[in-house]
Amino acid sequence: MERITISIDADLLAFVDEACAARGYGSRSEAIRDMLREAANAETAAAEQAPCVATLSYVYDHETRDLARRLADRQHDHHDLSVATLHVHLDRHECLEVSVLRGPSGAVRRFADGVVSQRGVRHGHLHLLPDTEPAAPHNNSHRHD
Ligand code: NI
Repeated sequence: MERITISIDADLLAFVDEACAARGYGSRSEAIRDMLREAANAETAAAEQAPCVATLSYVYDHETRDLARRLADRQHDHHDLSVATLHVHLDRHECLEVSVLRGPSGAVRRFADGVVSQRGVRHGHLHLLPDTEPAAPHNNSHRHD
C-alpha cells in the first residue's frame, strides 16, 4: 500500500470524521479509501452506461461453416444496438462488413467483442464516439423545424 499526504479543507475533514463515526471506520484512511473506491466504481458504471455511436468493421470468410449465419443471428439478437450494416463482397471468399452501432458503451463493446472473437473473423476494429444526443429507444419520430 502507498502512503500519501493530502491537504483537505476543515469542513471536508469534518465530513470525513462524521463518516468515520457514523459508519464505524477505525481510521480516516480506511474511510477515505472506501469513499474513493465508491467514486471509482461510480465512474466505471457511468462509463459503462455512457451513450455512444460506433462503427465495427471486420473481414470474414463467408465459406467458414455457419459463420455468416452466426454473425447475422448476433445482429438480430442485438437489434437494439445495430443501426445498419454495410456488406461488401471483397472477392470470391471474403466479405467486409461495417456495422453502425448505437447504445450504452459497455453493451456496444461486448457486442463487438462477441463478433470479433468468432472463429473466421479477422481485422476486427471498433471505433467509439460519444453520443451527444442519444436517440430515445423505440422512438423514430424526428422534429424538423
Ligand atoms: Ni459477401
